[in-house]
Amino acid sequence: MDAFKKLEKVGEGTYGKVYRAIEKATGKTVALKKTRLHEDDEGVPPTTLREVSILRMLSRDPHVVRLLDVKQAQNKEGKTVLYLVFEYMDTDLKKFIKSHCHTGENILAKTVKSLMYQLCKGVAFCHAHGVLHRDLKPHNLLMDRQTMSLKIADLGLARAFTLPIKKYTHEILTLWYRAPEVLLGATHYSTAVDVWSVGCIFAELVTTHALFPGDSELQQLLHIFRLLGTPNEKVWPGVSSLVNWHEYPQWSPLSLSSAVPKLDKDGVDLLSQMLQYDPSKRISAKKAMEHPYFDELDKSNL
Ligand code: INR
Repeated sequence: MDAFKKLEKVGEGTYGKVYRAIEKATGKTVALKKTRLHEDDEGVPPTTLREVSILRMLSRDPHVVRLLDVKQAQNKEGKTVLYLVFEYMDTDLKKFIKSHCHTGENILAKTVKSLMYQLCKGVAFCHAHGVLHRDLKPHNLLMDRQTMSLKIADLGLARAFTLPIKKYTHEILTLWYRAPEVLLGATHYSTAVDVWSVGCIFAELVTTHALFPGDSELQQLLHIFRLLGTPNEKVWPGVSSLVNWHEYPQWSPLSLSSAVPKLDKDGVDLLSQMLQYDPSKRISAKKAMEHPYFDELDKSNL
């Protein structure tokens, strides 16, 4: 690791701290993610190595953060640590949204469209390679403010471990982008869970406020039900058989455009297809890219 000059901590992924660093040989800025391995002794578990190779494959896509290298090192106690060397991006979507939210200005409609298209493209690429992100949220989407490019991060490694309830720092994970089938305890979930998150992020880009800001699993569900109506067997066959299903207050669906008043008709249509209760009726990321909402976007420079 002497090859890098480690600078400030920029973030905290689900499984490790992320630092800005300079590669001494080239002067290039990179992001270093230090990953603790939960296994006690024998170096890097094969599952982790497999995940790194998935990450390597996925980072061929321009909308997935690029993994440049993996360095194995020994810490002071002789334990193995992994450093993932990534390309550096100067901000994340959470900070970008917050900066607009604070000044009270909207994110330009064409910027929302471009970011959404890049997000759908990155997610479609992951899904085409059989990888679910499972925790898409603005914090995990990196941005370059200069070029307005967006890249998916904090991806892949999660599959080497079990999905954590809490981060290793014991900070509570956000539920705001979690699909209703996950909240209701579905065990066999699909690519549709990521599309739900993309829908929540879409609405947040439009309003600069989280669409469903729940602070517990129950509150999260109630937020969703109040806007989209309490689901039932008619709109979502099988819902009442999910393990966490209970009797809930009965709400009728509100018009989705009331939640995103500044979004045009095509945008509201796309959003409604991303927020379908029944995962099998939810639009795919690939299909979303072909939606008329993106017709007026210049895709040549993406
Ligand atoms: C920034 C982050 C800039 N760059 C937070 C951040 C605030 C401002 O997490 C980050 C990363 C970067 C980052 O430049 N490259 C990567 C994070 C991650 C991977 S991960 C790569 O996987 O989310 O921890």
